[in-house]
Amino acid sequence: MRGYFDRRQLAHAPERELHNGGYMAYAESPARAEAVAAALPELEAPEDRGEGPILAVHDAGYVDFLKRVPRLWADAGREGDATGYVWPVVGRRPLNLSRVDALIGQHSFDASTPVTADSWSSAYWASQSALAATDAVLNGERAAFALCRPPGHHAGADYCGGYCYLNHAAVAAQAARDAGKARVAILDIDYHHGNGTQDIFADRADVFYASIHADPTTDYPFFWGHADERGHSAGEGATLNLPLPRGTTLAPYRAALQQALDAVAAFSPELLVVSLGVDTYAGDAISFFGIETADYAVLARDIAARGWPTAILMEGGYTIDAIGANVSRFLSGF
Ligand code: Q9C
Ligand code: ZN
Repeated sequence: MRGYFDRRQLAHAPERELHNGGYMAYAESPARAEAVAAALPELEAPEDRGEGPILAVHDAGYVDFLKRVPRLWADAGREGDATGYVWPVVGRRPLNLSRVDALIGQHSFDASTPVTADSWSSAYWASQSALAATDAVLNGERAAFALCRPPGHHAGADYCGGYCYLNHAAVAAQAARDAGKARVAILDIDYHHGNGTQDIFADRADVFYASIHADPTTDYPFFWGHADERGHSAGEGATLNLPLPRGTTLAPYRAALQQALDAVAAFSPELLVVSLGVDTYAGDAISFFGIETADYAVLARDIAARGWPTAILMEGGYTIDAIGANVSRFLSGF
């Protein structure tokens, strides 16, 4: 299978994240991508398709924010990575604010996604990798892989969060729509609900979003991914959330996967985008499902059996010793 990755994706390296009341080393480290790349046959560098496909999903003001915030942070005399501390939960409205702390609050939803001087470039090239994999599939490959890092599925049109800055799955799906594919489905099998992807397509009937994830009653991102979220307006029914309890192992996971795949089949997609998180792994550093390395081939075969042209995009997975084997095993199922 062809795979895409650009070494500029490694530059982004926040020092730390706020976790359960204290700082810990940043879990979404460049070493993750190095480990996945080392486990796969040679990955190709993507061509540069420019900002157009990113701006087809993300607000121009938000892209500008990602580029400018490290300078604003330094100009304010701050040390370390730009991180927020106040968010507009109450009475949200469009205010024309300029102080860096206000801008971060406006364009993020958590404190685990610092914006560094390299964040824009790394996220940009992760999106380019996703676009390259998508183009490969649109041009006839049965499936292709993109080693997207930093990941994407928590990022919305104008906000970052959950280690994500640009939503590569959304950029890929929108690019396929713009290339003439009428219906695109996104299957999100990261441990966490992809709230950004859901948000971007919630009111649209042309992109179906199905997600299997840890119940947000117990797990991040808490506020999204509950079973009663089914999309709205034209997108009513084009969102499917299947939350599962902590401790879920292969058999119940597969049952949920069949349910998601049946819903995707009823939608009849011309392209499938898989948001692949291997943080469902039993030994994951920050997550609590019980999927074993060999299980990833089983899950991939269940998906591949449906026959849809498939772009597979990397999302989470935080046990560095295991993510290469887990991704490699998943790709072997195609
Ligand atoms: N340290 C993905 O797997 N952790 N994102 C929240 C604060 C954030 C995971 C606790 C988890 C985000 C792409
Ligand atoms: Zn995750």
